[in-house]
Amino acid sequence: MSRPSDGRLHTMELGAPAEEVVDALMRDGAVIVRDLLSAHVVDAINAEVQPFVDAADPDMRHLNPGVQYFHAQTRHVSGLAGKSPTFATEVMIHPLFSALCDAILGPSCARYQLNLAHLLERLPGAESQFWHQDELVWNLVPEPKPELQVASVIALVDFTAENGATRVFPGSHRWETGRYPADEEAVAAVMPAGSAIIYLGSTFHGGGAHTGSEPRRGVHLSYTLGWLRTEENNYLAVPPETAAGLPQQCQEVLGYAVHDAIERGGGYLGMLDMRDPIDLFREGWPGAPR
Ligand SMILES: O=C(O)CCC(=O)C(=O)O
Ligand SMILES: [Fe+2]
Repeated sequence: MSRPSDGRLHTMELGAPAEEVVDALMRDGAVIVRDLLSAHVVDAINAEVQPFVDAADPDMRHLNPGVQYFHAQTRHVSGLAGKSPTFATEVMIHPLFSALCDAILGPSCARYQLNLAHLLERLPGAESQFWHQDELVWNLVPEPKPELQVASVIALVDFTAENGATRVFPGSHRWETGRYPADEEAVAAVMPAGSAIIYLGSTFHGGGAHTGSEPRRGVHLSYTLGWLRTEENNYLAVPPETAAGLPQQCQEVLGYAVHDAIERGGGYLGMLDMRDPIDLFREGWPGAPR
């Protein structure tokens, strides 16, 4: 990108051409897209996830005790695509995310895939997360890395500075290795419900401290290269029995489609019985024998 970031967090409307959103994302490392989801979609998702949110334990144990506090005082619902059909069909395959992933991840893979989809309801009193780069889960990928991730936090209630709106550090995706953000450089992604803060895997960010009184509900959604191991095991989060009932594009994004790099001189990844699982779905799998 030739133009440098001005260190501010810019806001765009949903109708903005995808190329302009890509441009802003590559320049600043983060951008807010207002009204990505209609009020109707937000309401439908909120209703579908409510039983799971009610059942979530804010003291849920994490695999790594060292990051236990990262999601403390948070009702955490993972595997959202298997729990909210509206999320799967209206958000996970939203045309804007598809366009961003095609442009940013497309050059380094034959198809992109979902990395994870979690609902994070951060509760009053939740402390600020440590500032981090989501792509560090793949820190074993040698430098220079291609773009590994398109990530987002989507507001399902209004995000305010008080209720712990995601903090981002515009321009941090271009910082020299080893530079760590100072708290005063953080910019709060203040935005109404239905809007999204979209950022790159290399952009520093984190959930802000929750000093308000009402839960802050958001969806943490990210995508990665189709050949890279995903953070969430999406085949278990959305097993074939559930994926079979979703549109083909959802099945593909969930990672069921083979990663076909034949045209680029590579091979197939993700076959079953030497076939593309998407074809098996079409033939009635997993209900029908294969
Ligand atoms: O909840 C947020 O605002 C950010 C969450 C986040 O960055 C993460 O879980 O990696
Ligand atoms: Fe994060």
